[in-house]
Amino acid sequence: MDQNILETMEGFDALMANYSCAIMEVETKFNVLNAQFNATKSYNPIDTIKARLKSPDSIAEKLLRRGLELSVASIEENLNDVAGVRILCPFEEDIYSLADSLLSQDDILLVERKDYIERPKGNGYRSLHLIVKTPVFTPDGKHMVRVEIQMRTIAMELWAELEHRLRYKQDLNQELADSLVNELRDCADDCALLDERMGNVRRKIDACQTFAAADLKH
Ligand code: 0O2
Repeated sequence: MDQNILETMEGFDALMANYSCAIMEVETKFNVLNAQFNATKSYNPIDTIKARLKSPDSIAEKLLRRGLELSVASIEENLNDVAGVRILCPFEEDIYSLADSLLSQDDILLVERKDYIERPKGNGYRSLHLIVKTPVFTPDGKHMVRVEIQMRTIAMELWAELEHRLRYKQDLNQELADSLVNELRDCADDCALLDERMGNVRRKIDACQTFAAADLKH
């Protein structure tokens, strides 16, 4: 494939290096929380930590789709998700407690919170997105770099991964594609119901254990 024009622009490599380092910083924060939960708590809300740097082609495609300028400054100004970290949690309520733990750290600056769990997208997509800025220390000084953190349950991930794959199937006829939109929304509702039911089971188990622990004290 021809080299993406962005890759030939001055400052592009340095910008991408900053995004890579910002991913490392945020990933490390979750790795530290993960180790701390394992060492000091009886329950760990982190199931999986994933990270990805958006490819130059995807960056160019997103800027063009939005009618934005293809330039280094435009990437920095307009895109939130060049650096992406995704956290999978077992249960929906874990997402919010973990988000609070991260946001209480004094070198993390919250830029925007998009709660697609409370208000799912029209197609059924659910996740909590936190756009944050984290400091990256380069030889030239400190840069505050944007990272998009997507936090979701395993059920939300299942739906989003499959929907993402299906969206890029090019050879569907329009009628079938339209009917699949409704089908996918129904699947998203099923995943939401599954999260709710699993949360209920967990709360019952927790209540039972709390009751048993209180009983032991008497
Ligand atoms: P990819 O391939 O995952 O990178 P912003 O990111 O804030 O500049 P945007 O795109 O309006 O602007 O933000 P939004 O909608 O909050 O979502 C950004 C990312 O969330 C997407 O990046 C996806 O990763 C994920 N996402 C959002 N909506 C959906 C959805 O309906 N289905 C799935 N599977 N994922 C979704 P990209 O660049 O679109 O894709």
